[in-house]
Amino acid sequence: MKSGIKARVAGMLSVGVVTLAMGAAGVVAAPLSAATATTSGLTPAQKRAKAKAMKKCKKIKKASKRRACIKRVNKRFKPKPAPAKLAATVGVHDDYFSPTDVTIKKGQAVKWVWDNNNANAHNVTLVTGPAGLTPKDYYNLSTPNSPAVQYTFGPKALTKVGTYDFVCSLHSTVMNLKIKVTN
Ligand SMILES: [Cu+2]
Repeated sequence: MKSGIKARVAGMLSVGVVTLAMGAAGVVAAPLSAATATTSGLTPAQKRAKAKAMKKCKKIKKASKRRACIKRVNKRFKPKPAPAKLAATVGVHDDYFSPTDVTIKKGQAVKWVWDNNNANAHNVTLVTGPAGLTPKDYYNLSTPNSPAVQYTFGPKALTKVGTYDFVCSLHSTVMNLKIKVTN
């Protein structure tokens, strides 16, 4: 890509074209992140929108512009990868995680569910993880202090092989959780 900004503007323009085309047909544009999108392909509405956008591309006379248009449409309607498989659910209780040792495979997800009988606030804080995790990863794998009940966190995919050590920082001496991620 020669220019990130140019590409982005081109992308936005193509989105506009798709939206306009769909609007003209009286169809509401569905975002690609719609829950109905599947791994195998697009939803029927997305397929129609793609076909319409492609038709427009194919009317472009200049070959280079036509190819660029087709490329943009293909990129815009690329199916999203499947969401990570939920492999474990960890209970957040007063004052312990349950279970405290979890093993999952790389790329699988973990969800935390607060016990509705809790009286205390808790959090999930990633203390140490495999090499290569960024500060953003640490942030994404931690919560603020929660209300005691009716709170969930995740599912969060763990993408690096190794050991993730979590605590509740409010009860760090007793609330520990070790998640091992294997290949
Ligand atoms: Cu706690």
